[in-house]
Parts: sequence; structure tokens; C-alpha cells
Amino acid sequence: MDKRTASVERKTRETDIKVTVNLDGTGVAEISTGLRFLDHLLDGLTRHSRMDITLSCKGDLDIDDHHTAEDCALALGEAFDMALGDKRGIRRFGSAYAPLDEALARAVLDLSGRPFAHVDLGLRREKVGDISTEMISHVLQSFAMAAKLTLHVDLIRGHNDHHRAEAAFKALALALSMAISDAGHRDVPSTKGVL
Ligand SMILES: [Mn+2]
Repeated sequence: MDKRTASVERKTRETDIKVTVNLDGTGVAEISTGLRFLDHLLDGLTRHSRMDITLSCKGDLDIDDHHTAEDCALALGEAFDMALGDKRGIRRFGSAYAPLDEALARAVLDLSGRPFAHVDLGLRREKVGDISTEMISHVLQSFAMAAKLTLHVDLIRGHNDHHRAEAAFKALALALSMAISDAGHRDVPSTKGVL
């Protein structure tokens, strides 16, 4: 396969973000969003997808966590989509379960070019660490929109919101790893011939 890397710089009055994605990495993360729990989730996403991801963000955290979390996800999704290129030779579909102790998450996705996200994490707390739990779901949705992929993430069970969130990102990582992997052919895997 050709080199599958991309960088995106996204600067607004709310956030200033630089992100680089290498789909054929070894799971090396350099993540600094300003939100430590989001860093932790994206570290897990990087490690278990075996992509390399460098992401830095200076955001308006003096307002709240919304712009920072959302815009990091959008920039990451955009870079991911760019790095995929014409999607020639990839498996396209990916699915995975990931447990974390009592929590069990499932992620099913299609690198379809059609943005859609169903995310049901069932988080109960207001915040985990420095991020509001509503933004954890919003990050997954925003990533799917920007990456133009179809994503279904469901938490099958679990009690601890830290575990539930982390299991969801790990399941996503494993599903992404499958979908971007080499299918052993050079086709664009679509009956339309385009994704
Ligand atoms: Mn938003």
C-alpha cells in the first residue's frame, strides 16, 4: 500500500489543533488535548488501533470542554479520512468487542463515506475526570462525521463510567484496525467502485 499518513491543522477562535495520523503505525500516541481524560481515551484508541497519532490542542477550556473535545474529534476524523485516500485494498468493515473488567463494549463500523453514528454508552455520571460524559459520546459522533464512516457503538454492560468509556474507545480501536487493514487485493471494496 502507499504511505497512509495525513496531517490537519484546524484553527478557529475556539481551538487551535494540529493532528497527524499514520494508519500503518505501531500504536505510538502523542496526545495533548488539554483534557486529561480525553488524552487517556485517545491514547487507548491509538495503542489498540496500531495507528500512530500525534494531536495537540489549545482550546478555550476557560469556557468549558465542549469546543476542545468536539474539535479534536473533528480534526482527528478529517486526518483519518485523508490518510485513507481512495480506500483501495482495505477491508472496509470492522467490528470488535472490548471488555474492561465488568464493562463490555461493541463497535461496528463501515468506512463507507456515509457519515452516521449511533452511540449509546449509558454513562451516568456528570463528568469523568475533567470531561463531561455527554462529550465522550459527542467525541465518537464527531469523529464518525468527520471521518465519513458509519459507526455503531453500544455498551452491553458495565457499572463504572471510566470503564465504560474506555471499553468503548478500545472497541472502536480494534474495529478501526480491522477495517483499515490490508484485504489482500487492490480493489476499492464497493459495488459502486468508489467509497
Ligand atoms: Mn457540539
